Amino acid sequence: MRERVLVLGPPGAGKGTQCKLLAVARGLLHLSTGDLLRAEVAAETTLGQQVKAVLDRGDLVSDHLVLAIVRNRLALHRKGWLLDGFPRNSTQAATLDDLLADLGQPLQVALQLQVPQEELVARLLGRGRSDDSEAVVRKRLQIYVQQTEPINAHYQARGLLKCVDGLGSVQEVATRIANSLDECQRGEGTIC
Ligand code: B4P
Repeated sequence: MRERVLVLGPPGAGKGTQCKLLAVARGLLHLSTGDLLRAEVAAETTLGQQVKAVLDRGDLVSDHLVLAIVRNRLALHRKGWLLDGFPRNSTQAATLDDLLADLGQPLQVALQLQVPQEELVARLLGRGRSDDSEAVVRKRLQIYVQQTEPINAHYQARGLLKCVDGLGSVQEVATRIANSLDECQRGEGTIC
């Protein structure tokens, strides 16, 4: 079965952590827009220098650039996939719909990882990435509430949104996600 899954949730919800495990367990391509952008920075290209400034401020990178990255990767790929950290606003969500229709790869489920805000701040400060200072973390959480969270309604209206409790050990959350995806494959389970 070719699974096509979005993993949604606030910064620090554990999207990257869980997608790495899921990709291996289910043989899926893991496409993280955050990782792809950081790879650009690490390569020290001119583009990477622009991206670094945006990441260090806690802002979102331009839709145009992120969409180009995602389109290239999905167009080349014929197996199932996990999209991690994308879409991040309503423009990206609408463009993703068009892109998946174009590619004949309809979305099967949008998993929403749910974690309380203070736990998110604690996790991100513990991670210690260069864009994880307290001021930047709080700004990213604010941008999430303003720009990203509203897209849940887009997937909920289409009956594709599934909520998963992201609190607990990494393995506990992984088990919940696996159960949720199995339910989807059987056409069971509650949609949130
Ligand atoms: P991302 O790389 O997507 O990262 P994130 O949202 O900060 O974290 P994630 O939810 O993946 O948490 P993680 O597993 O690491 O974004 C970074 C930046 O890239 C954005 O701010 C933005 O600027 C840019 N960007 C990305 N996509 C974009 C797009 N589409 N458009 C525009 N800009 C975009 O976990 C966090 C920490 O918690 C880790 O230390 C982990 O070990 C820990 N953790 C995980 N699960 C845990 C658990 N169950 N219990 C305790 N700790 C746990």
